[in-house]
Amino acid sequence: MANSKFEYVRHFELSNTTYLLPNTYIIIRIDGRSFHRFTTLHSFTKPNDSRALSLMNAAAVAVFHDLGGEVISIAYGVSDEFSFILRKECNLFERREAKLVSTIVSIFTAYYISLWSTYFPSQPLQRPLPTFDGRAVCYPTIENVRDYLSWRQADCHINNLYNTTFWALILKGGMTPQEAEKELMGTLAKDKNEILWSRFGVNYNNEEEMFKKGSVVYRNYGAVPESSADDKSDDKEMDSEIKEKGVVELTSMVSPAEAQKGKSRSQQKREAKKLAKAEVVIEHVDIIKDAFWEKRPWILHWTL
Ligand code: DGT
Ligand code: MG
Ligand code: MG
Ligand code: MG
Ligand code: MG
Repeated sequence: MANSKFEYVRHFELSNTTYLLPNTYIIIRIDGRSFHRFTTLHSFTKPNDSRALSLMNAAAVAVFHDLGGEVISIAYGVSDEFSFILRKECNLFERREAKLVSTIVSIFTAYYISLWSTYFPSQPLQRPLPTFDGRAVCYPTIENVRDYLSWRQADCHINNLYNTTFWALILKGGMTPQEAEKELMGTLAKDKNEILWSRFGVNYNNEEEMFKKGSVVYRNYGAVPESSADDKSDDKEMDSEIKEKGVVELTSMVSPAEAQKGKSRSQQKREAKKLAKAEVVIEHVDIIKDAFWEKRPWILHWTL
């Protein structure tokens, strides 16, 4: 109903609205804006600051709670970024891209700032305040989603091994950043492990799991123990996994049809409700291998 002569401008907006492809997994990745500067300004520990990573995780958990239980399947965070995987059935905001991305970025940023002092009690937040960008990409299959997450976790592993060695050469080895960079040029994972061990007595395997694996956030419907032994992988194993496996095998996973077999519609609804209320947990585990997904089939196979 047009109620003013200005009303026509609304049509410009409609022609510019993107509705994300239905029945696909929407991945929204947010990333800290100019965090190189922000982390320096706030004296973050190098190469990893546990307080900062825990703050990122807390902001991500807040996004889960704010949006309710039926929107996000799983989220993965590393460095100044977090990826939120929306269920493929998600119809929040009619899947309007701008509304989804801006809302998640805004919730995340609001909580990052409001929780800052909990994680940095003796470090006042300075300007420019932390801000985040965001983007959405649709993935049609579970294999694509798993490959996306494997890509981010492999990146975490490669960067962390590099950064751990780089900062050991500087902080413990007395090198300048230029000398450390030169030293590491052309080195493979095994060479970096060797530098850490032989020169600094550091066994990379014993580094914090949060630094090596990043952070996985999901609803713990099946009450899987916080970190079960199978999820922990040797980091050298992870290297060969990344190199050799390339494509993740999915044959042993429970198919959606199989998972729903023999269940009435009301039973499915009851389970979905229970799942939506399940506790949100943060784990630092391998999500490249099948074990994590086999034990938690509800994460990507959740149908209502
Ligand atoms: P952007 O994303 O294009 O606006 O620019 P940046 O500067 O945020 O670049 P990005 O996102 O590629 O890299 C993240 C930066 O944040 C990088 O300089 C390392 C820094 N950073 C992230 N986590 C930590 C941490 O725990 N400790 C320290 N010291 N720095 C961190
Ligand atoms: Mg950034
Ligand atoms: Mg960047
Ligand atoms: Mg980043
Ligand atoms: Mg409004």
